[in-house]
Amino acid sequence: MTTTPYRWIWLLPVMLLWSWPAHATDLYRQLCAQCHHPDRLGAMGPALLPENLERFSKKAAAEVIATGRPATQMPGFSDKLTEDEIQSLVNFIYSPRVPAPTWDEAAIHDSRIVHRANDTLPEKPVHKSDIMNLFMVVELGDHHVTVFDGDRLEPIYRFPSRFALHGGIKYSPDGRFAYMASRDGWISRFDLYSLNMTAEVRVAVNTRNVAVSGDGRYVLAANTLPRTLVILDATDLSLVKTIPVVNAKGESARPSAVYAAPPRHSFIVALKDIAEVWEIPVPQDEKSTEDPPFSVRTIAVDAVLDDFLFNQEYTQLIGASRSAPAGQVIDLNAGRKMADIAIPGMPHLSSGITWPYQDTVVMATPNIKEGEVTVVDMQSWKTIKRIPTLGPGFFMRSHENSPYAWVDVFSSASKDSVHVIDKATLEIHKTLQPAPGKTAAHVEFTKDGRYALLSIWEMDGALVIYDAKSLEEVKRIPMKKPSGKYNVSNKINRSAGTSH
Ligand code: DHE
Repeated sequence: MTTTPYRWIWLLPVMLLWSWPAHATDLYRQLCAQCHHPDRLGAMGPALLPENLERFSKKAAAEVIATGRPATQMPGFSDKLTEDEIQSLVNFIYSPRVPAPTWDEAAIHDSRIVHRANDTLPEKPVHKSDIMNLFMVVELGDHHVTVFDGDRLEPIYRFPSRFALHGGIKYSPDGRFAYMASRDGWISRFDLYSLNMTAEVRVAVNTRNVAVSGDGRYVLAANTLPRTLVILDATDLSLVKTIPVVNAKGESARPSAVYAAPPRHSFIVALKDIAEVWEIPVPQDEKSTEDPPFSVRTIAVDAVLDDFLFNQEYTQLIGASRSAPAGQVIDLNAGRKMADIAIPGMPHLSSGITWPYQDTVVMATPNIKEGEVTVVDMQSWKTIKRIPTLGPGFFMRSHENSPYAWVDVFSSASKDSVHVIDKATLEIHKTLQPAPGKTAAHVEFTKDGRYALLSIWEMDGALVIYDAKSLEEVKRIPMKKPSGKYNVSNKINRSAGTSH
């Protein structure tokens, strides 16, 4: 038998684990395990695994261990631990768990909590607000959600959310129920009539995002740890099916995101590690003859897709990859690439929007790496304008009734500024600085497009409300690091100016 130098490579993770100073694991067991789970999977506190800590620097983690986290139960340990001990704890929580954590169907079942049974919910709203003009505003600062009335421009309710909600909040087609996903894998269902959480379930250790089928019957969560797609019954979040993200060749991948494609009666999932897009048809009714339900249709693409959006008809998917120089347009009906598009840097397509322009329709995307908004003609797929901005940006928004598109420069030194682009001239019309020195990002419009709501993305932040026509500030409401905000009507009607 030949011996290769790699023969013992499987021992490496085990050796790595052994190399942890016993002290770090002891410290974790004594001080952290009770709230963060003995296997770091998260319990009352968030999961402490590399996948869940990706956006958090080691320096920031050391600070939290030393001084605690305000407005949470996380205490500071600087009086109990030396700097070296804090550092070894940090290294420990940023190390992969061996073996990798699992989260199987039994764990999903066991985690489900029914807060309020459906037959106890009221038939009419218990408040006077128009459901269609409500917003859910995620406050990342202290992990809360504010329900905001877009007519009165006032919050009507505020409740604690799971740790680190991410991705857009989605609504049932009638707008009554909101579905949210936390990075830690919790899916929550909230009733906008009674202002009550109805059910929650943990579908994974790490989740990307969630989508609700066009008929409102199913919720699909895309997860990176483990790599699964979990389909839930939208009425009570009970488990319907788990699909491992493994292709026909046995290769596994992280989903980059899932979206519902209501006109197609399907979900669309893009994958980060395999050059494939998956379409999962939603069974049309209880007696569907489709067998087995939720079977995957695979579409091969040129390069893996990290970020994507659709045309308004959901016949085309426009995607970009961090590794490929060009974007690709996929014809979803034919199941193949139909065009390349020149979008430089790292376009943030899931924040891209579309609008009619002259005799065509354009899509515009901010860019996470470059200071520009790229505008592409959706008929010829040519880039027709590159609008220079003060720096890289994250979110772009408009509304059918607004002549403007708003874009932030979130990832730049000028992150306190927001550009307002004229959709007819493709020029910057005005640059606003809502709170000098503080990050301004993410805009959403009221149902009628009359007001634009912007986040001051800071712990002592605010929701700033602008008259969307005059661009004058109307009101400012203090909030704790408000991030995304989601208007019920714009979402369920799939406004071209917002994310779907
Ligand atoms: Fe997001 C939406 C991916 C980092 C805040 N983000 C999305 C969506 C995707 C995505 C695919 C659309 C899902 C949906 O709507 O259901 N985000 C990614 C990344 O790949 C990235 C760059 C790295 C990562 O950590 O996953 C990333 N995102 C961030 C952040 O660091 C942000 C600024 C703060 C946070 O909450 O973590 C952030 N992402 C958001 C928000 C949305 C979002 C607020 C919803 C935007 C909307 O209006 O729909």
